[in-house]
Amino acid sequence: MTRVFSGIQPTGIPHLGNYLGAIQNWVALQANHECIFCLVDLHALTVWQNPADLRAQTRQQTAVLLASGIDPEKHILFNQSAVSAHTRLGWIFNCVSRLGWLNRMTQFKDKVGKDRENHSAGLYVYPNLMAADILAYKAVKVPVGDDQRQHVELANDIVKKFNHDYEVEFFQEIEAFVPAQAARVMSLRDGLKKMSKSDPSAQSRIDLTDDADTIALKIKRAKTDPEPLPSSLEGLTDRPEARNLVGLYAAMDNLTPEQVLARHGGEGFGPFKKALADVMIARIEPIAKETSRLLDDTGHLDHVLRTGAARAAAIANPIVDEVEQIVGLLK
Ligand code: AQP
Repeated sequence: MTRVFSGIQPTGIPHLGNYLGAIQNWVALQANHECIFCLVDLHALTVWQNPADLRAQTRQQTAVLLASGIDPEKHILFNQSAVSAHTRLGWIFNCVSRLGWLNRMTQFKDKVGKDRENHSAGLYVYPNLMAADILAYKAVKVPVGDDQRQHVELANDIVKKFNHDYEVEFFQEIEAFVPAQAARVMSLRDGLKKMSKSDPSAQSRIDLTDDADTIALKIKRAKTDPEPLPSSLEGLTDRPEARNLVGLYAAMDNLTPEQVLARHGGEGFGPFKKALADVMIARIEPIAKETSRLLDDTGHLDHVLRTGAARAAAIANPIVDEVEQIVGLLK
């Protein structure tokens, strides 16, 4: 069975973008792949985290993932820092990867803006550790949102350079699996900015722990423009907020954007937002309720992560041992 690896940072509560861009695909891939899912807590540290919040968020994300349908019995769910193979391979990849490659990473540029000098070295080399996360398992398929596509390309540059420099065929190139719809969900307050856990405005995103009233209110307050919805896709040009809401409706109700516009074209945003909130609540509310139930038993969540880490380490350690042999570390 094809091995899949994917991760999510425990930097806050997973939101609708994480769900549509990644988690929903993770759940579907479980049917016919061997899946390894990881709470990438070391990546979270690339931006300062309150230690107590980081621990709480790691458990909360575990609960959200289980509530969304991740099966920790058939597949593996764990937190990255519990398996040392990630940092061992990450360091070797820091030495394979080139500064020129990292300088091109748009996510780093977006995150640091004009304040590059004051950001952590960890944030800069983040894509090297992400490559190690995947390749420590020799995973070949990586379900991610559109924002991670460039990091997967960098991982493939590392694969090629590692194999070339050490004259081996040890790693195989990996494939980003990006959903056809809603691969980049935008903020509800600004249609040009991606929905993000770290956006200071809670109104900018739908969290997977939001209850029905909160979802309805956030959708009602979502930024729009004064025009009614168009009947065709061309009418969404230069209307980023309208395009985002139509895309969300389509993804939540398993429709194409064209079908959404055929149904709602000509409508004002009032009734459209009401219909959108209804489909969203139907999908998100059961996840929120189950998350809250699971959070009552943190012992169970910790057990899931510990068991997952032991199974992950059993796969990754022999692979990284071999890499260390290849590069000449005395074992
Ligand atoms: N807005 C989005 N639309 C679609 N997919 C998204 N993903 C993230 N945001 C969107 C996908 O979710 C997975 C996990 O993301 P992550 O937590 O590792 O990091 P991120 O991309 O940096 O997400 P955030 O929410 O923006 O986190 P912060 O604010 O902490 O940086 C990935 O597959 C990602 O593509």
